[in-house]
Amino acid sequence: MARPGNKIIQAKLVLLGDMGTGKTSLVLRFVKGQFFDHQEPTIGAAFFTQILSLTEATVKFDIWDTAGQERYHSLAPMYYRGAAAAVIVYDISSMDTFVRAKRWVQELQRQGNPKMVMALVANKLDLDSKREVQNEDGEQFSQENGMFFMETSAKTAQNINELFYEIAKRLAKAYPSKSTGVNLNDETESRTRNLFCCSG
Ligand SMILES: Nc1nc2c(ncn2[C@@H]2O[C@H](COP(=O)(O)OP(=O)(O)OP(=O)(O)O)[C@@H](O)[C@H]2O)c(=O)[nH]1
Ligand SMILES: [Mg+2]
Repeated sequence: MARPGNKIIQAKLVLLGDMGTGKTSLVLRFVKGQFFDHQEPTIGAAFFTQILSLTEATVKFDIWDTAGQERYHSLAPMYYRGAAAAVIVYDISSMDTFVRAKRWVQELQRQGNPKMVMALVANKLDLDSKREVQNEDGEQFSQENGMFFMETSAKTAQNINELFYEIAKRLAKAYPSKSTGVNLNDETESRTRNLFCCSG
């Protein structure tokens, strides 16, 4: 719930990353508190909303969960264009997904919004025994690229709320002077939503 007198920020957030890294699982854990061992691959994209109340602002997230399969790559700009925040996800048990995550970061830097709040997320932290990507590698890449870094597990819920709270805090800080009702969404977003609807 919005707190009285609190500024409201409506922010488009996009999740990008290789197929199977856990993008949908992260969102489902955050929005519905659910996790499925056999989560279906996303087709095109899925849309979710969630509200977080901080002391300094209420953040309404419009979340675009994109499909990681290569054949959907060309759709991605439609989802990251105008996004206030991006979450780039890899799987700690797969070096290939880390390589893919770095490419997403480069693509966003070339074509995205320079003010975008960007998070690099190393998911499946519960699979530590199968780890291929070290924490330090994710941390270092994030620092070099002005992003923040978090290791998460959608399965155990470790760091999931923390991730979205941190994004919300950074959004509130990035838009300090705006008054109630800031809309950080792309103008075309509502049209897009009708084309590629929805779950959540
Ligand atoms: N062990 C473990 N498995 C996870 C975790 N997150 C997701 N998974 C599993 O990984 C598989 C893929 O998860 P999804 O959430 O569908 O991955 P995605 O990134 O949305 O995949 P696409 O929609 O194809 O891009 C599913 O079987 C999930 O149950 C996690 O934190 N730990
Ligand atoms: Mg998915």
